[in-house]
Amino acid sequence: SESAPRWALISVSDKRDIVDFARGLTDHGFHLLSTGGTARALEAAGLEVTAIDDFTGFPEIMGGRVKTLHPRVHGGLLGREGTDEAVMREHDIPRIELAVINLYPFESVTADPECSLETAIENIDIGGPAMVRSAAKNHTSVGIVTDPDQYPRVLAMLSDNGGRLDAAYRFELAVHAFDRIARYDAAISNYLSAIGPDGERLQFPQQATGCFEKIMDLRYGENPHQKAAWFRTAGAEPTGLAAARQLQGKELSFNNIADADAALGAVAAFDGPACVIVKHANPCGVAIAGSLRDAYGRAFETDPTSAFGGIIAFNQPLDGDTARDLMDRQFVEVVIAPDFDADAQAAFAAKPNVRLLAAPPGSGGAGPDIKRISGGILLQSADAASVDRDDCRIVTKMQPTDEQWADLLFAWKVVKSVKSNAIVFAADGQTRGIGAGQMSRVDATRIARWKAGEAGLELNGTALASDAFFPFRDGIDTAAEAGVACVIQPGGSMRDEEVIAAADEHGIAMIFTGVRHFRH
Ligand code: 93A
Repeated sequence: SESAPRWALISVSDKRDIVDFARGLTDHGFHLLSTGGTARALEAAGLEVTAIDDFTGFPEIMGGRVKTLHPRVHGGLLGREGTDEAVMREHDIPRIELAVINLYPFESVTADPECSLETAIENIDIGGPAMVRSAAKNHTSVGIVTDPDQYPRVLAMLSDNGGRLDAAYRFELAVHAFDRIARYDAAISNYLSAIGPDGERLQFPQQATGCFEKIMDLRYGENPHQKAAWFRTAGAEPTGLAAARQLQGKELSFNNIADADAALGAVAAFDGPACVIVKHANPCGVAIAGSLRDAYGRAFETDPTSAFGGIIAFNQPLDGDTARDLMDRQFVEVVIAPDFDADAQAAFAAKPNVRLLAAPPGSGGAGPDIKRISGGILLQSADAASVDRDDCRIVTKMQPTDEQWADLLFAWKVVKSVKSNAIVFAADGQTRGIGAGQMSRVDATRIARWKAGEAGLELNGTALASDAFFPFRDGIDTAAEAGVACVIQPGGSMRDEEVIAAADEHGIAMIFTGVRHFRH
């Protein structure tokens, strides 16, 4: 009837902007209906509010655990227009036209590692999601508002649309509401499933992969006939590429993003000025030097042919000289650095298609690794292992010199970022030849050697890193032919003795890390 009040139910934990929004609703003739804390906040601002217990005729009990779980609330939200009027009249259930609900802050409360299980449990909202579901299910009659960021648009539409939300917008709000509930329940399930009976943390939550949210749709995937989108971990501070800012350039492609991630992960291994050039997910040049400019120049030298159209990552803010040098030498798709100084930005402005990504230092290579397989996924923690001199064992008669130790440890940091089977020749903080993604280790060695020759780089006296053990002595023989002086590898082959004997024969110093770096 004419005189029936228009009810807006407001029950929010996050009270941001709620007073202004509620006042806006009253301006459109809504009567406010609220739970305890929300009602107090609105009344304190001078608004007239009906308390939920007056509405239900039932007190909020159990410290608020049961406050809105009442047929008068859910009937008011679920009643169908044109179908349920009679039953609503019979039971004196008024229609609730708008529901404004945000939930107990389970995600932020449990983000604190000190959060007790008891606190976590108390922050599981029951009544809130129930109302969100009721309202969203009945979106043909009810508007469901679950995020303070939605308030301005809701008020704007009420003003522009004769005090009503239109059907399309109510549907959009319902979709958002169900998405919110799905993520909320995933957070609860993830939290609980990652905790053992004694509160100890398990390796992975039950639904570790259910908690991603879309950053953007991509034009296509690895190939133009594949659909693709970019997602980031939900409910956490953005890290890695998800935290990067694009300063200029064309839209990032699927392959750009994958390669940029590989480059960012690889360059994060170094402390001083370092540069990594990536092509097709593999580094084709890595160098450290006294300056970024020298690091870039030396990384480029490794394989100028492959560097064409590459993705280049730096671990320090990029300067104008390095930027100009880079553009003079090669065509580049993406440049990543913690920051770009004004001179560098001005230099790159001349090539507006080049994508510049400012990514926080050390943001590469973190987080669990997911591999898609038919029928499911494989999940593993990141390959975060690193070794230093003390972790290694010298297994040959020859001992590495201090310079050779530096070459070996540099080569070892690089080989970790190269797809298996991986072989890296390096000297003086520069890769001299990289053999990537081969089915046989000796072929990877041959390719790395051949590429060094193509680039006119000296292999005499270099260090060689192998991501996994040499199964036979042929790899060492090939390395010796190339002039390698020292080798770093995990060790652990059945034929280690044969491999060590080969190194001794060739007068090569060899060290075992005890750590393997397969990467597929
Ligand atoms: O404890 S509950 O699961 N039981 C309920 O019946 C209930 N109804 C609303 N939590 C419930 N709520 C939640 O209370 C809302 O989702 C909202 O987050 C919060 C608002 O409480 P207050 O208005 O007292 O601050």
